[in-house]
Amino acid sequence: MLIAINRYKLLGGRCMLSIDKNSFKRDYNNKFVQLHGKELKEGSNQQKYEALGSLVRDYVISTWMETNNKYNQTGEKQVYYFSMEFLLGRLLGDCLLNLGIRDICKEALSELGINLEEIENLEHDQGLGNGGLGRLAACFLDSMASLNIPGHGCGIRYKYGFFEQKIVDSQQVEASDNWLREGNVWEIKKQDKCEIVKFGGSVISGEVDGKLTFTHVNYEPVLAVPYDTPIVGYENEVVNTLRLWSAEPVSNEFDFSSFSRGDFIKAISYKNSVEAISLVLYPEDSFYEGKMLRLKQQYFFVSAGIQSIVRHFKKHNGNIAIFDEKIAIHINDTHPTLAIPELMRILLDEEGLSWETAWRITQNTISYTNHTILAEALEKWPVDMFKNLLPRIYMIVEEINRRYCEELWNKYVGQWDKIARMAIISDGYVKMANLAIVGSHSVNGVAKLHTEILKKREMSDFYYLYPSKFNNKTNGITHRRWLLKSNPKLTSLLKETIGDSFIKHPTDLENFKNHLDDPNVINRLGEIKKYNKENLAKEIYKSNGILVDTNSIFDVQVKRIHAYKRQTLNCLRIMELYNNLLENPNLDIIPRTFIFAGKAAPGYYLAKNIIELICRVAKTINNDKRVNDKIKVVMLENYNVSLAEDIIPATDLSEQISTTTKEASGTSNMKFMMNGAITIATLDGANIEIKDEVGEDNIIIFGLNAEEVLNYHKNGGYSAWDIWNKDKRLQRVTDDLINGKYCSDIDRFRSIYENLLTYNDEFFVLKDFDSYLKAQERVNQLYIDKNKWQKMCGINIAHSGIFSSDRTIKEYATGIWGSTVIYKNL
Ligand code: 26W
Repeated sequence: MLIAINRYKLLGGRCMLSIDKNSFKRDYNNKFVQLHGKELKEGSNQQKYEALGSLVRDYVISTWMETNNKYNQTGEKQVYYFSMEFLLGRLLGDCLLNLGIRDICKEALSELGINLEEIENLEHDQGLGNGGLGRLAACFLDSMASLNIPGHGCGIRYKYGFFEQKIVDSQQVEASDNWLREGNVWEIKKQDKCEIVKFGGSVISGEVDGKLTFTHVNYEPVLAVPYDTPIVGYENEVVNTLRLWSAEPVSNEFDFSSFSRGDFIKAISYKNSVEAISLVLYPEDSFYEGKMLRLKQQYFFVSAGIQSIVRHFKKHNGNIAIFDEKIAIHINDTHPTLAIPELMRILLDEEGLSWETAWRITQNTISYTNHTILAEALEKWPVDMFKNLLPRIYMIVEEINRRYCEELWNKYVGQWDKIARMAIISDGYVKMANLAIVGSHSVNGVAKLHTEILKKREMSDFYYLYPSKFNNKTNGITHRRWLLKSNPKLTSLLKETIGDSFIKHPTDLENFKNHLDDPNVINRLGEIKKYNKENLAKEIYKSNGILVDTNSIFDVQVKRIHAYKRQTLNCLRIMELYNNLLENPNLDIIPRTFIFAGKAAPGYYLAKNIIELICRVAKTINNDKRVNDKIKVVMLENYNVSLAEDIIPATDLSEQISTTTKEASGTSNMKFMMNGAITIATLDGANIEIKDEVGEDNIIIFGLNAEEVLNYHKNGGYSAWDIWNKDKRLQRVTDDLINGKYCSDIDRFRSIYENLLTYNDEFFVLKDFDSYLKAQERVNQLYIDKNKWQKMCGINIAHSGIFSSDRTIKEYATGIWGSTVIYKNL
């Protein structure tokens, strides 16, 4: 079959895969028969998906190879984005979109009696991430490819992704995410590109020709097997690579020498312990636990990734002395920080460079992003565990620390506390953030406020030592997935009104502002939202059996469940509104549908309790005929990328209500605004920058500001009881947590109650309650005038271009990575 040739064409300024409907139909038919050994008409939908996916992958292969050849020949600087998480979601739809063949494919399939959307929905989400950090990595891959930047991902091919959430009896139940069960058409196993990663054992030092040598002996070898996934750029003939590593025993045979000695258990347990490394994604996204397996995961993919980069570099470039001119390695939070000592190890032990040269190259190569200021998320490893698992790496970290502390002693004479705080190894721990800052040339936060907090507070010691390393890169989202793909109707309206330049230049969305006085456009915006809401309403009915009113305000909070994100605040105001409606049945309110979705870390009791509260409140309210035509509450299960793509375009009101200073950036806030939702928010993370873009009149702000929160942290003075004493509404809703109103077991939500009051809630829910209710009242006032509301939505869309991850990636490429080729074809 002739499909692996390059078939891009230029058409009206667009560079897309050249394929006509009939040849597509022929290719598809052939592919189906070849793959399944039967006629298309006899196939199941799952088989039809598999055939389509693998055909599209075939289409991509030749461009993928050409991209790699080009990179090898031109010697452009390569960027490697190291991340423990890549939350890609489904790939088929985006791939078709970026190849420019979605319409042709849809028509061709429809002529074969196949509905493209139905088939697309059969793809299992690739959910190898927890939330913001993993999804950001996925958006970045899409932007790098679409901006012609040679940028690739490096991570772990977890056999089981982020757990599947079921809600049973109002409670979260976790099930494993066996995402590879039906196979994965996108990946290619590269058996010839395996690497060996060494754990345990000991190091023997010696001397050869007056040079120190280090030999790692008695280690446990693990085979790292790479699986490559193509990352297709938008209509630009670029296909980059996401390489995910899987752990296998070095030999698939059992260790017969152990077996023959009767030590069968030992042989099996080696196999199991190796496979455990890439078995499952850790489901915590804000709470660090010093688990040895996690440290193993980190070294496993980092070591495999760096070894393969160096090997490839040497093959095509040769001169290791210019490694840092040709390679940039970015570490997504501290999880891949071992990249620093691992690169040092290779440069020193394998390439024979001096410490000084190796250190210069390493620092110039590595850059680091911080994604959270939550102290409980800071990674540190017990020295003993670290040393036993990674003896040579520990020696190198010790030496990095020794040299660095020497610098500190000279600079901060006698300031032992400060030096201990800043040291990489202290109090019996290896501190990963400290290592990441010292071993890299760039440290960035993910929104302006977040970066300021890093500089002035969390990392201030380091900022004063290395001011030039610190910089801000406000997050972004790919408008290709989060607008073009997830909201085709809005995309059509935008193309009709402002043309399609915004696809390549998202800030051109600003032109949409010129159309917002046109009543036709305003009407269309309303119709599109209604259409998207009706689609979501069908989904809600299918999954939860709840009928929702699409004329009501769709008021949405979807994200990980966490105390700092304050789903509790949202829930308390729903309980307050319910009380008001019961007291005054004729209360004239705009009907609302409150929609929640999100997963709690399996070990995070309070977060699970919050889910239960939301579900119980939903049950009580949805079954109360007295209020049913006015309010409904929905908790959708198993929030993931695909569900987000259905929810976000259907949202009227986006809830971004974290305790100010705690949400580093947030990225769903950007997705919502791009889809024409109005944001109700605290001045936290990127919400501040959204406000700066749209202006105060087009966002609803409430709550404590950063200074007030930081002041409470520093000087104390917050008393939840004081606030409670003065507010009857709060007394009533908090009592409702423990009086059996929502659950006959009156102790069910006692921990939430205690957290808010007895433990003087560190997230200031009660403090912001009044201001939040007032803000919600402003929402009602604004929504009464539908035209005005739609115009506000339009203004939000028009200002969302700056939050495209293309802008973010350009900033990384020019400001941090020193990418040599960018903006070509733009
Ligand atoms: C060690 C356990 C662990 C695992 C993951 C700790 C912390 C993490 C991540 C850093 C958590 C995370 O996803 N942070 C989010 O990153 C987004 C992308 O920058 C931001 O938009 C969110 O505000 C931030 O919470």
